Parts: sequence; C-alpha cells; structure tokens
Amino acid sequence: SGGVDGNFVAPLPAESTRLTLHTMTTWTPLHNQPYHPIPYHPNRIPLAEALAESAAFRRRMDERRTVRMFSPDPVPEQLVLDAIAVANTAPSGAHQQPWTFVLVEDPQVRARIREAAEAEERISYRGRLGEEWLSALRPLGTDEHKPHLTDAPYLLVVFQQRFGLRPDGTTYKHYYGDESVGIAVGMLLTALHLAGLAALTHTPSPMKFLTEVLGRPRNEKAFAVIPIGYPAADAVVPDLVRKSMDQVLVRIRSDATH
Ligand code: IYR
Repeated sequence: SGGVDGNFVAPLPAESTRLTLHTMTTWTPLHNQPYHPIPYHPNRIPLAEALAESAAFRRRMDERRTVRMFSPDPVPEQLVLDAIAVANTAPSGAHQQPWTFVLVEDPQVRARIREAAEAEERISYRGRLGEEWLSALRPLGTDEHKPHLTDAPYLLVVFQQRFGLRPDGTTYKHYYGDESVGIAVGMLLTALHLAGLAALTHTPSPMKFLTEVLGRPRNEKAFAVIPIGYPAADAVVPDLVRKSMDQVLVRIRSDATH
C-alpha cells in the first residue's frame, strides 16, 4: 500500500554530488533519532554569477503561467520524474516529507477522475461556491468542465500524509503538513516550468473520491491534482498582471550607519 518507494525518484546524477549531503543512504523516520550534524559548507557563488543567474531565474519564473489547455503531445517521462524528485527535496516539518505523488497515465483512470471531479465541480459552480467566490473566478474563465484532466499526458495527484503510518499499522504524528506539501508543490511547479512544461494546480472539492479511485491508504488525503503537459498550440491564458514588489514587500531596514 502506501509510501513512496525508493525507486520512484530517479537517483541524482553522480556529477552533481559536489557536497556531502548525508551519511545515510536510505530514508528512515528522523524522530527518536539522536542529533547528528554533519558539515555543510557549499562554495559561495561569485557575486557577478549569482546576480546574473538570479536575474535570469526571476525573468524565467515570471513567464510561468497556469495553463488549462494542453497539447496531447507526449511528454518525456524523465522531465516529470525529475520535477517530482525536486519536490521531494522540499523542506518539511520535522523532515517527515509528508507527501505521496501518484502519477497517472492510464486513460481509464484519468477518465474516472475527470468524471468524479466534474460531478463535484458542477455542484460547486451551480451555487455551492456562493456568489462572491464565483465572481472572483469569473476573470479566470473556469467552469465545471475539466478537459485537461484527460487531455494532458500526465495527471499528478499529490497526497498529504496526515499522519505517519508504519508497516505494522501503528501511526505517528506529522507536523506542518499543509505548509510542507504546499512548499513541495511550489518547487514542483518551478521545476516543471524550467523543463518547459505547463501545469495546472487543480483542487476539486471535495477531493475524497481521489483516495478511493487511486486506492490510497487511510492516512493520505488529496492535496492537489496537477495535469502536466505542453500547452496546446492554441492555448490562451487570462490577461493577468502580477502585484508589484511595492505591493508585496515590506522592508524594515537597519538604521545602522556604515
Ligand atoms: N476548485 C474549482 C474552483 C476554483 C477555485 C479557485 I480559488 C481557483 O483559483 C480556480 C478554480 C476548480 O478547480 O474549478
């Protein structure tokens, strides 16, 4: 049943291990283990290089858009596996990594997910959301039709492990699950974008049907459904403007004079 097995995440290419990352080679729950620090001193990136790379990254990330119209073109599997491996590097509460990624290609399973999601969304869009929510969504042009659930070559369903489940059925607490999985999904979306892929963070509500359709264990609840693919040739997106730095950044400056 549950758990991400070690083979699911492709191993790091050997040449990128320029740091000592760990002394253990397989994951074991960290809690109840002694504190065991190891040195961490990556080389500082020369300032000119850091500035150039961070500016380029910022521009690149500003090109990311949520896409709802996908091309049926196949996607190289390794790009998706790499992005999931990136998500798996996310920081998490007590390093519990409380996530499971279910990568669905099977068209029949995707069709069942689409059917169940559209049934819930129909109820939502025909009133359950309420007038304020519906008018907030109007500029996005979303509705109860979710063709991307079957059009995109991959459907990644991210589950949050609400608690840890040992093979013997006993459980242990997970901490900051929402925050941890949210950060991991952010890193996943970043990695997919850098690989030239488009994605959509879809949150059908309620999502309980996903636990059933995908046969997940009782400690997991769906967090997001993420169709992944290339944008359709005729894809369009809402004409959005992002908040300016002035609108999102508050600075409390040092008043020390140098
Ligand atoms: N979950 C619904 C509605 C929806 C809600 C928000 I907030 C969005 O930003 C977009 C959609 C759906 O997936 O259509």
